[in-house]
Amino acid sequence: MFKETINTKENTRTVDLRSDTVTQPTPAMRKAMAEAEVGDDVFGEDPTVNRLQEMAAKITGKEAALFVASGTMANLACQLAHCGRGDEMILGDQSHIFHYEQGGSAAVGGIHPRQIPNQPDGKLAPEDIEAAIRPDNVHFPRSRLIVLENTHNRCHGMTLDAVYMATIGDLAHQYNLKLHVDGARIFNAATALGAEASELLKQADSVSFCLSKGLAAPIGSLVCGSAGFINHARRARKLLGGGMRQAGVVAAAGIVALDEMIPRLADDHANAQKLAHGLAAMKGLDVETDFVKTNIVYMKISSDQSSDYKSAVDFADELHCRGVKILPTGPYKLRAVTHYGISADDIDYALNVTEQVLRKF
Ligand code: TLP
Repeated sequence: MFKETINTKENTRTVDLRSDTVTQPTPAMRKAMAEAEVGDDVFGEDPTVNRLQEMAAKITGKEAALFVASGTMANLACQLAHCGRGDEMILGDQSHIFHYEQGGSAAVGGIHPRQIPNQPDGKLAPEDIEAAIRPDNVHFPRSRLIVLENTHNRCHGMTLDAVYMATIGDLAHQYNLKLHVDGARIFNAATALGAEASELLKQADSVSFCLSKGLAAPIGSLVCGSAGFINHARRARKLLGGGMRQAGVVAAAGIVALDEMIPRLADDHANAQKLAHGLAAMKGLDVETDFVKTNIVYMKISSDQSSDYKSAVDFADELHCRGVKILPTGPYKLRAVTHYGISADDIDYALNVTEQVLRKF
């Protein structure tokens, strides 16, 4: 899809801002992986997995946790554990589950997704949720689950604060529904809000979070909830082919991620600020800097003809040729994500290259 990178003498550098999923494991992770004590996790006998699960339960304030292969598997296992076939799940029309998980809810779980609008800040309006909850009527599916995403990937990486999260949790419980939080980047939210993840998740019945994004582990996500819920999620994981046996080899990196990598997320947020403000100052790009609170920066190619690039793919291609990778996410829209592999100096470099590309070199 992209032209090959031009590796001239002046340009041998790559700054990969497509996602925080591109992070390389830290030296401490590689060491922990090499030395991990392992067992058969399907029998519950992998001590490293068990330790990671205990840490995850503690940090999210839940009773139990389950190690799974990916954020997508984590979200789907949670949906399967909460809902039966024909049940309805209320979620945002910009949510990752709705956009980027192949409709697994319906394809695998027979779960009916009811999308309601995400506000620009990633919230679902409580009145929209309430209006979407079905009364008991033979014609309707049964409403079972509400899903929030924190931080919100497609809504600028925005955070949902503890008060809002509790409001939606209370609303769910008032109607006998469950609340699931897609917290792939919940520690980015906690960092930006100056809160503990457990405070944000107090009213949540389940949360999924990823080790393989800003926390830089190579593989893995956690599902957390009550012990009973985790038993259901474990069955769902097996159904999905996610019983991973000596998974301690990868869980070991996850332990390092939780132990060491959360405090440095603030650096990613500072780099995202620098990037967003630098880009916003350039003629030809629109950036809503007020929405940049974490490590995600969206930009749009201006419609005022001040830019020569008529598509996001075109623009990303030109940047890529000069060593800067960003992700087209719409016809004119692109996303850049800061992470462990990106320094403040990389941001300066990316801004310089972007300026050149906008000025047509
Ligand atoms: N997001 C990826 C892509 O799929 C878009 C990214 O680069 O941001 N929930 C949220 C909020 C996510 O952002 C993602 C990954 C997932 C779930 C799924 O995680 P994985 O990729 O581990 O299945």
